[in-house]
Amino acid sequence: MNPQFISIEGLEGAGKSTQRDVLASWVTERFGQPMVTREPGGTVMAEQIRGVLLAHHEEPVDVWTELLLVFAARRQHLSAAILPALSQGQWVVSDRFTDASYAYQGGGRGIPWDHIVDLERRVLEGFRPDLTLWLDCPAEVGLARARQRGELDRIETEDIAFFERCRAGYERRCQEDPQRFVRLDATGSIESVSAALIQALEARYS
Ligand code: Z5A
Repeated sequence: MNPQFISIEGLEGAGKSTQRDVLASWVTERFGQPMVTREPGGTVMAEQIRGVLLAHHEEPVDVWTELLLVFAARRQHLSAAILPALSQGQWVVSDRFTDASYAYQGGGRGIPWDHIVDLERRVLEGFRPDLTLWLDCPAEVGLARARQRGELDRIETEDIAFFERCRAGYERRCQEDPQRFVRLDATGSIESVSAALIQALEARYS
């Protein structure tokens, strides 16, 4: 089998980082250690862009600036980290990828879907995950978990309606690409979500 690129998506507090480790262990046992990465970020330069994106700024941040920054980071991530790993036969597991831009900048910020489709086509030239595991939960569930951490970054300060629009954006992506997307109910215990995730992996790759 060709090395696979698997993304994990969901609202903040959905459990992406927690389940990413379960996913990485499952891949390691069967196909060797994957490259585990995240977005925005994944390379030194892309992590710098992440810093700019999540920082609080005195001036208002234009929604297009935000979209272009996430795609700039993604292009760098793709060319400097993801494609080299895949070409060496290594699987890649990423905490978020392009679907997050549809969810946050499309659903959340209201940038027209077609504009993101166009940008994705130009910047990524057809590259997309082989499998996307969407940890779905109501915004209030994820936010309650995530906000126990303390200080909020710029995007985390948005209100609940924003995150519900992001969730609707993920729903739309899931409906548009049902072969690639697997929706997992992320409201249960960590163990029950892990079990459903492993079941989805077994179904796809065994
Ligand atoms: N962003 C964007 O706008 N456009 C883009 O294109 C991209 C990103 C790629 C940074 O993302 C921000 O960038 C994000 C979207 C934007 N902004 N927001 N909001 P990030 O992925 O780095 O940050 P995050 O989504 O805020 O991650 P997070 O809060 O760390 O969430 P998580 O990784 O899904 O959750 P976790 O760390 O695994 O778990 C959080 C806590 O909940 C922790 O204490 C766990 O032990 C607990 N947990 C996890 N699962 C469970 C269950 N099932 N039950 C109970 N407790 C649980």
